[in-house]
Amino acid sequence: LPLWERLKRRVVDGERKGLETDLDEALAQRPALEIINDVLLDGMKTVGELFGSGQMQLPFVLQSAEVMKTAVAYLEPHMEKLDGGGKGRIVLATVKGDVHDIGKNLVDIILSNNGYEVVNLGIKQPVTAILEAAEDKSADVIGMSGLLVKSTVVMKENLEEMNSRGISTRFPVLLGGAALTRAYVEQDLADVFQGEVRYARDAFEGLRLMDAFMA
Ligand code: B1M
Repeated sequence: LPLWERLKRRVVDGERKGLETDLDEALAQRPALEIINDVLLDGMKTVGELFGSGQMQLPFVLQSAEVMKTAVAYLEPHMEKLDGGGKGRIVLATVKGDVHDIGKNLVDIILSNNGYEVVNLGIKQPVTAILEAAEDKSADVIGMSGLLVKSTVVMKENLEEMNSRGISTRFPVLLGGAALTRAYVEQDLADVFQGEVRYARDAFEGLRLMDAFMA
């Protein structure tokens, strides 16, 4: 198989052996971010489709996720970085009940590499932990990720909790994850939330929105 097809297959098949060799070859030809966005994420998309249609079982999805994570960790040092973390601070978490963190961690990498300080709380974070960290770390923005449909409901509850604590206008909120839609966030949730809430389709839109929040 040609290199790009081979790399994509590695993600789909969860095949780690020889991954680094292929990634080195890829790095000689394209920037690290392009390899992630155009090749590896394409593989994850296929995994999602196969799993969703019942053609792939969960343990294999897990293996694919591991290959994806290993590849991203290997490529990360090769990405362009802006110095410092002085542009602003975001507390980032996958919401309660949700373990998906590949997208959240990509957001972490993109923001960290572009001058933001990211306090990454990890997965399955209850709203209390997110808000406590935001206060403790004097965050400028709160970022929540979630891929399950039920996480979209959790996010709504989290925004309501911020309303009832009277802190909605203190922390603008950035939301992302495959189950969300722009309309749900920027119409339905924006109607409920007393502060500013925005939807990021991908990590780069997350970066643009952070820049806008901090402007
Ligand atoms: Co799960 N899973 N999974 N899974 N999984 C999905 C989400 C699913 C759509 C698959 C499917 O059915 N087609 C489906 C959800 C269906 C639904 O809710 N209606 C699903 C399911 C059902 C489940 C379980 C319930 C399965 C089970 O146990 N029976 C279970 C859930 C456990 C739980 O959370 N409590 C489960 C478990 C897992 C694994 C552990 C095996 C693994 C996750 C490993 C890990 O993350 N460490 C996994 C995976 C890998 C997936 C799919 C296949 C791929 C997700 C992924 O990593 N994509 C996924 C299919 C899909 O998404 N279509 C699926 C790549 C990643 C880069 O994309 O996270 O969307 P994403 O991030 C993007 C953007 O969304 C955005 O930027 C990123 C790209 O630049 N973004 C943000 C994300 N967060 C952001 C935050 C921001 C800004 C942008 O600012 C704050």
